[in-house]
Amino acid sequence: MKHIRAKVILLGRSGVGKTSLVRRYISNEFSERHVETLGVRVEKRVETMADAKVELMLWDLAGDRDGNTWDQGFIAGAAATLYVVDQSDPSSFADFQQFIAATREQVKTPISRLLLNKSDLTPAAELPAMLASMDANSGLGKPQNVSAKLGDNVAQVFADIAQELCLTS
Ligand SMILES: Nc1nc2c(ncn2[C@@H]2O[C@H](COP(=O)(O)OP(=O)(O)OP(=O)(O)O)[C@@H](O)[C@H]2O)c(=O)[nH]1
Ligand SMILES: [Mg+2]
Repeated sequence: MKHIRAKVILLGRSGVGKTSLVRRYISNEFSERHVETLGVRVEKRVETMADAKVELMLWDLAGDRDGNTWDQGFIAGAAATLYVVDQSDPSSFADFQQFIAATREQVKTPISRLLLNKSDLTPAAELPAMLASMDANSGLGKPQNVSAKLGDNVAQVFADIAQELCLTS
């Protein structure tokens, strides 16, 4: 039995639902209230696979960044990045291009995914253009629709990450 411990970071503008996704995954709960995360909150869940245990350390980071860079201390040693946008709110797409550029330098983790949260709400008209602007080399793979509110696809996304970590380590 393989034991893997991996740091997974959640990035994205304040209010997109990073904490809500972690909460849904860890304790299957949801709250309508937005309580801004200060700094970082770390949560843990173990995924048990056929031949491995994968301990996911989820680093839920505050949405507001310091200038144009992500805090390297929070990013250091991360195996996977989940970049979250609120698909109903185009203002949450604004940082996305910057993030794409940053993935090449500052936020270089072996695995990264784009999560389109709040799939229970009507998508913004700007969403297709934003997705089209994702270049093929972004390494983000196929964007994943999730809803922390309904729980749709949330456990699946984390289980897929665990599976991928298993294959790559
Ligand atoms: N409708 C809907 N609302 C959601 C969903 N996920 C989160 N929210 C709401 O969005 C708001 C912000 O959620 P948070 O999880 O606190 O957002 P965050 O990204 O952690 O924000 P910061 O900690 O400030 O960076 C809250 O009011 C949540 O209830 C979702 O899937 N659907
Ligand atoms: Mg938060």
